[in-house]
Amino acid sequence: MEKVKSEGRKVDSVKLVEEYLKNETYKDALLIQSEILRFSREFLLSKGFIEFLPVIISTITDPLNHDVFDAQIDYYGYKYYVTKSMILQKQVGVLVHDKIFSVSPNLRLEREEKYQSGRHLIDFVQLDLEVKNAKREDIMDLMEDLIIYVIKNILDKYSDIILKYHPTLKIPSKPFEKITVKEAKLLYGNDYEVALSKHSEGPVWLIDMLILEREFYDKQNAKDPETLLDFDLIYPEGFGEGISGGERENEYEQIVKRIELKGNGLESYEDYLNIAKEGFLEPSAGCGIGIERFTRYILGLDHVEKSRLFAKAPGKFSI
Ligand code: ASN
Repeated sequence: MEKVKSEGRKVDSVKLVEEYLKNETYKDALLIQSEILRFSREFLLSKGFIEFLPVIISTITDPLNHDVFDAQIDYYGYKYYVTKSMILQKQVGVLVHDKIFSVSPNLRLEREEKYQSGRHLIDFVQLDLEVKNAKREDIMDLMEDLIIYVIKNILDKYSDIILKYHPTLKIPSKPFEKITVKEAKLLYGNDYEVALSKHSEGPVWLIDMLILEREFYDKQNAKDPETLLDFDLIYPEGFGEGISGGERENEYEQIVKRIELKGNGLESYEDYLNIAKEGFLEPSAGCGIGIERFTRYILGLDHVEKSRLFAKAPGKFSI
């Protein structure tokens, strides 16, 4: 990505701390966020998941489907990438334990235009999970239960706070609606994600992404090779995307084909490809749910930067 000059918005650190102390939103958001993490962990642990520690730097990371500034570290002549997502580590993690999750910090140096979306931070945390031999429907079903469990418990315990910020928040009912990307494009045109979020009554699954519009690791649909066996969850009321996931490619030849199709360059994936070539990778499916976005949705906050301390929004420079 070429270097661009930003508007250079540096956040005044003293004013920021004053804002943290006088604006109750931060205090409430931190409490709700802590409870989101507690209830999510409680739910996953009760389903037999193991929590594993996040990786901050690695020789491999997610290429993502969109361009961000590079975040690399040179160390004794070797190159580390700062984690954009732990997808490739999760594929290895499920070989050790069948059901895993990690509360994983990700760095994605987004362009400043992304600020407008209200839902991008360059330094954020996702609860990233993976299950060996699972199908995408298993993961969608699991995440519906997780979201219902978290929202129900938060509404039970903190109705006063939710009433103050997001009085229309409801416990969603199962199963959530589903729409394919092809159907969504026909209905809403190219800006389908924004429109879908604005028009839907509850969270809705957007499924079957087009092969060139997603990363190489999501599994190609054998029955419809232009699409993938993956999904996003779109929150209602304009809060946008909150979860991405899918079934994974695990066979070496197919992974190479998919990396080449995306034009990602095999060199960056040497360590990952060596593991795949040995035949270690097993079928799996999983997803990640953004913690700050989940907090924003539950509290109905206008921008995700209000959902945590030390938020780094695109184009802003801050403590
Ligand atoms: N966590 C996502 C997944 O599991 C990947 C991502 O964040 N890009 O599919």
